[in-house]
Amino acid sequence: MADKKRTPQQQSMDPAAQEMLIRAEELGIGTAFTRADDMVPCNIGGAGMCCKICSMGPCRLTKDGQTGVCGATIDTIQARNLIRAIAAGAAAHSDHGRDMAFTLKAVANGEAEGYTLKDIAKLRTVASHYDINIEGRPPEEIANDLADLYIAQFGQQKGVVAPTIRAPKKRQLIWEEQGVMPRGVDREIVESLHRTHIGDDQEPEHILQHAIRTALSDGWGGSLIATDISDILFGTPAPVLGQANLGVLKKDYVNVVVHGHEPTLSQMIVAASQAPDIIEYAQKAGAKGVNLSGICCTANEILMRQGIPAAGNFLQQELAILTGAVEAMVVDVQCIMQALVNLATKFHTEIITTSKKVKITGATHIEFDEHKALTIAKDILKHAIDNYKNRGEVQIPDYRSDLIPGFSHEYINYMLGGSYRASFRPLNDAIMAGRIRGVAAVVGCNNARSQHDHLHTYVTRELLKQDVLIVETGCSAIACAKEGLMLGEAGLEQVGAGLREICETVGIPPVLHMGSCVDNTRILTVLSQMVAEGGLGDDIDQIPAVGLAPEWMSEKALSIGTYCVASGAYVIFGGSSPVSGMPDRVSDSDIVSRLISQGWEDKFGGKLEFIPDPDEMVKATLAHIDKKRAALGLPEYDPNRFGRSGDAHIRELEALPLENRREAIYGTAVE
Ligand code: SF4
Ligand code: MSK
Repeated sequence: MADKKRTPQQQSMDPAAQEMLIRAEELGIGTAFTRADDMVPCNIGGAGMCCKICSMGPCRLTKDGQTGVCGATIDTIQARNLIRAIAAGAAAHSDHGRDMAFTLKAVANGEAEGYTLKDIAKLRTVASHYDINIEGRPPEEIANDLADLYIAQFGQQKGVVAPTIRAPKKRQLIWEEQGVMPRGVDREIVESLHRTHIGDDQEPEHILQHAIRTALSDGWGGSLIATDISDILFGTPAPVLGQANLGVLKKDYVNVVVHGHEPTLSQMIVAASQAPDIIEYAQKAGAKGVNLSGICCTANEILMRQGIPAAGNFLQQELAILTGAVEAMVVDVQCIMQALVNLATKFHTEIITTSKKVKITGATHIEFDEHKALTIAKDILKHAIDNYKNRGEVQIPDYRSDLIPGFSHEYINYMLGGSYRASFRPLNDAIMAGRIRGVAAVVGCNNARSQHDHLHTYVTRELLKQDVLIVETGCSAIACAKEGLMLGEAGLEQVGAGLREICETVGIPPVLHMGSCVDNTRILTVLSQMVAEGGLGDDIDQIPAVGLAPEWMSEKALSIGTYCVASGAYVIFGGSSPVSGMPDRVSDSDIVSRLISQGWEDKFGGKLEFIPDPDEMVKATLAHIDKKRAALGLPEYDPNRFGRSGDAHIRELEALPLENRREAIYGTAVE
């Protein structure tokens, strides 16, 4: 396989990652990057053409017209594989939401050590969506009622899950007409698994209809609940200064990296790391203190609320350990590579698992319990501090970028209109006038099979040049943060003139960090509020907006993509399609691809497509935005129409001799 080996520069565009990949090579240590080079993906399974649902298989369908032993066709097998992946993704996100709901219940009843209700205003707003009485009641009582309501949503057997009432009215009608109004996520996921057992649902379109319902129970159910409660418990994000990349690790400190997804423990570790007794304990061990940073979406959770730096995204989890500077990597759920434990044995890093649901052979397990969270958080930090003396040679790449994260939908609403007239009006107006051509959500994972961070940053930069405002979550957000795209001035150099005017006027970066991958529901809320504001149609599918997951890899991404499609969005995934089939060998293998693109567009106004080439992704995004602008009767996008009122223009004017300024401003010579 020697010819398949990529150089560190081909494996990642991030110089910090490249430095660690070179170190790994020198030390003879493998990483996900080299394992991806060594492991040829199975092109039959990769294209969705393998079924292993029963033990008469696995059946691999590689010839035209071939069926499995039971007679299953390729389109049935592809649809079944896809819905199972969507169900697994929905389970991961929504189970996170369930845990948050139980934590809210414990906090409301004074049973959760160290936690408080941080955002009472959000608690009241959310409770009032569901007609929970908020007048004259203490926050704990309201929180208790909300927790009970939210806990009940997961197992809701009949009737729709409550948060769907927050979708535009027209969207709710479409879901009703299509018979996909979601019940509880537990029920929808069980039904997905039942339908795909051997000998059950075999009509691809019928299977995929339930995939939509399952994803909706996540997006407008479990995930939305997770975001709501995180904000109530830990504070709704607002802009804060942060940093990203491996250079946030500190040589003289005990470095603790939190990794995974749930904010419950990580927020408590933040508090514990600043406690005087912990700082003193660290100093006694010879360090200056404890330096906390994050990887993946746990990073996003504490970055956007407390400004705790992000050491990196998904593909940097091993690279952080390779610095030799990490005393402990504390993990909870999702996106944690099993390779971490073996890698850690080559350094001094202790991998600490904390979730009841996740153990890794060889890792230290310190189980988290929200009832004694602070005690457990301090215990974990003491483990890390005790490990400081075992540190060997350290090499921390000197790369870190500043960023401003924390653009929750509440903050976007506030920043556009101010405290007394909070509104999405200025955003809608800017789109209607053409200053902003449209909006793109660039989200999702890293994938070791494509150059780390390249697709995220390339697509983002190209769309910015075209006056497309970008919102980001998950590992994509960390990728763009590392490139300086989330810091007002730096990012603005790279954007079109109209968008630049808006960013300068409002005082925002052109790429807005909206949170972790579970927080893609914030994007649904923004889109719903844009509809409610008026001027951009009466449903999400009319807004000139596109969702992109250029480097996706997880099943959660498929659930997110599907609930966004069901909500009316055009969603583009990069990389390879899990339902591509092999058109050269199986003539009817694009049925499922057509069902999830054209088929879903006919029913829901949104579609899911897989486009590996980044230039084609950009082209398709702009074409869709322009199509939606035209359908709304908005003026055609004209890049030369705006851009004469921003800060840059004022600086240009200031540089002119006084007598030439009037002409530059009014276009007439001074007499
Ligand atoms: Fe093969 Fe049918 Fe069994 Fe799938 S369900 S493994 S196609 S026999
Ligand atoms: S962590 S799901 S790699 S975004 Fe949310 Fe990143 Fe994807 Fe995991």
